[in-house]
Amino acid sequence: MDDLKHQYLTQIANAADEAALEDVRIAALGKKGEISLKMRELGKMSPEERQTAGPALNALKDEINSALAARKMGLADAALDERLKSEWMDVTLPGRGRPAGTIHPISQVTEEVTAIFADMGFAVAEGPQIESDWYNFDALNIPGHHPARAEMDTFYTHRAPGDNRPPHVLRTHTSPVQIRSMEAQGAPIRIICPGRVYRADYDQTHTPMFNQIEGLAIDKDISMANLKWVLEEFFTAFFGTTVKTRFRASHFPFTEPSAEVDVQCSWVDGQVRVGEGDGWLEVLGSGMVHPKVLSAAGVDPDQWQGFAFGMGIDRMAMLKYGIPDLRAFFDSDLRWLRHYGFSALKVPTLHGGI
Ligand code: 2NM
Repeated sequence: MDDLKHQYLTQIANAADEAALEDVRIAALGKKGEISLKMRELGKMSPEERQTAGPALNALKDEINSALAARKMGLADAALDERLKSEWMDVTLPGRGRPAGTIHPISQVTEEVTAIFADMGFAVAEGPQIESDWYNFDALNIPGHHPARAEMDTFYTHRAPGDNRPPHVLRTHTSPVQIRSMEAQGAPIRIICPGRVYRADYDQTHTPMFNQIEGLAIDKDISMANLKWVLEEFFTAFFGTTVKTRFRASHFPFTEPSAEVDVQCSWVDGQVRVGEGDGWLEVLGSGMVHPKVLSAAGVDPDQWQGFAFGMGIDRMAMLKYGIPDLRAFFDSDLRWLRHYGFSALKVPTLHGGI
């Protein structure tokens, strides 16, 4: 019994890994293991022999089992130590820098403008940038011979050869969204429509893609007076100061009467400043929605009326944040974006104070 014990405890102590340890276990305590066979022999012994051999064998079995368990744990600890030695890491090393991007001035100003109008009860509506000529022109009372339809202003898509349907266009304003919204929800309606628009025009002050926001308010008794109040409220909130406005009679096919709106400004060192001085700067077009436009959108002009207006977001951004060159907006120049962009964590907001 002592020989057996010595033999197995030595083998267990010398087992180099868990597989070797398992081999020792099978040799001693497996079904055909040496100690298991000896226990089976107990049955053939006399009762006296069994009384001493039985407890001794059981004790041996227990001792080997606990030696196996202890060694197994030791091996696992050693294996873990080995792994930790090769997989260590220095938690005091500085982290890898992740340069933070910035919010583009167009996104920022879109947020600011929509927030101000949302405060006055306008909902945001969006629509497709590729439009049928009906939504972009006809429904807005822009007839086939109107200069805005001329090839040079509008981007047209191609039709397959032999397909004589009128081609779709890249929307030249966001007004089609307002037609679609009136069709879908009828009147009364108060919406603001921000988005990209396209015109074939490229120089110092024009880019072929730019951003616009249009507003629309239709109800039973909405007048030019309401338009004037809403716009003045907007300018004051947007520029953070009371701004004098000037409404000049104008003409658009989709509004009657129509007005262009100027804001008070001054010029200092070739830079424009809104809300001071005695100069004027045109920032917006507006008017009472033409009855033909209401009809085209499925709204009865004998029951409903209201105003609409449109402005360039890019231009509003340039005015508010003193950005000189329109074309730089779309150059993706990182130095420009870092300079004129806004930190995502500290953008000016209506509620935070502009
Ligand atoms: C402007 C100027 C004047 C306008 C009209 C409409 C619609 F769809 F309701 F008829 N939306 N926007 C409008 C009116 C836009 O932009 C300079």
